[in-house]
Order: sequence, then structure tokens, then C-alpha cells
Amino acid sequence: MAKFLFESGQGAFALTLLFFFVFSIAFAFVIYWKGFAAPKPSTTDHPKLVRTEAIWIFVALTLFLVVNMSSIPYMPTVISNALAANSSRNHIQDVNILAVSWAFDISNRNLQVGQPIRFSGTSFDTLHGFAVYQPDGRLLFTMMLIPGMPRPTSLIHVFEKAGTYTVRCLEYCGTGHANMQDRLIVVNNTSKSSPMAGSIEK
Ligand SMILES: [Cu+2]
Repeated sequence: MAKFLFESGQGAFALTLLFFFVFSIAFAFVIYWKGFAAPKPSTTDHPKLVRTEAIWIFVALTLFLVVNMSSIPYMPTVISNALAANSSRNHIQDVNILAVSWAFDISNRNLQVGQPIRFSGTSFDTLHGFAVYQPDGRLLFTMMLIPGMPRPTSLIHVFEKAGTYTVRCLEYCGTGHANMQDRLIVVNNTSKSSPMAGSIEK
């Protein structure tokens, strides 16, 4: 059940509908209840309300900051910068991408596990995305490819698992957008294992 709800499109849609349904009932109930409220002076304890509100805002702000700041080390760009700082220049493999409506021109589609790869991409015509999905369908990372930029969009990534990774455009770019897909084949490194393997978790 949880797998259906969280890992399929239909499940996500059902979950959204469920939230919408619960919210609609709560909304209708409040509207109905308000309509019959007795027209008498308010008995609200204002100083208490102000205190409760201040506490709630403090809790919400703290939660917001803690959750956001603790997720920073997992951002693809932060991982990428850390990898760039740790890798020697010739250790990183370059893969160049040119997006054209509605296909990708990728300089190398056969990659290895444990090898730091710098994906650098530009667009020939309009705004395109370069999103890489794991073999199980989860999104791994995404880049925005912008036409006319002085430098390409780039990101360094180390694949940890072998398999066929799907590439999709995630910026709506016209009638052929849905078919704008490609593939990356990642195989296990047959030579010595790379010292960079697994380091993106740190
Ligand atoms: Cu597109």
C-alpha cells in the first residue's frame, strides 16, 4: 500500500485527492459552523492568544530552518562542488550534452561506477532539462540547460550502482517534450576501484 502511494503516479494522485477531500470537508465544516455562530461579544483571551501565536511561529520557524539546513549537504550542487574540490583535474571524466528540440546529443553514454563525471550541458534552441533517473525510477539529479549562456551548466556526479539510467527533459519545451528521453549505461568498474566511490555521502 505504502509502495503504491509513494512510488507510483496513480498513488501520488490518489494521495493528493485524499488530502484534497479531507481539506474540503474541514473547510465546509468551518464555513457551516461560522454561519451559525451566536452574535455575542467575543470571549477570546487575547494575551493568551498572542502568546500561543508567538510560540507557534517560533516552533514553525525553527523547524523550517533545521529541516532546510540539515538538507544542504545532500544538495547535488553542494556534493558536486565538494567532489570538484577533492578530485584532481584529470581524474574527472567529462561528458558534454547538447540539447536540441527534442533530443539530447551526449558525448558518452557508457559510464563507470565510482568514476567522478562532470556533466556539462547547453541548449541549442530553448530551455531544456537534463534529469537523470535511477534504474528504479527515482530522480537522481536534474540540471537546467539554458541557450545563449557564456558557460555550460555543469555538475559532477559519481554513480554508485550499475544499471540503465533514464534521461528526461524536465522543462516543458514544446510538442515533442514528452518524448525527449535518452539513456546512460553505467557498468561496474573492471579496473581498480576508484578512491572516489561512495564519497558523495560525506
Ligand atoms: Cu522538454
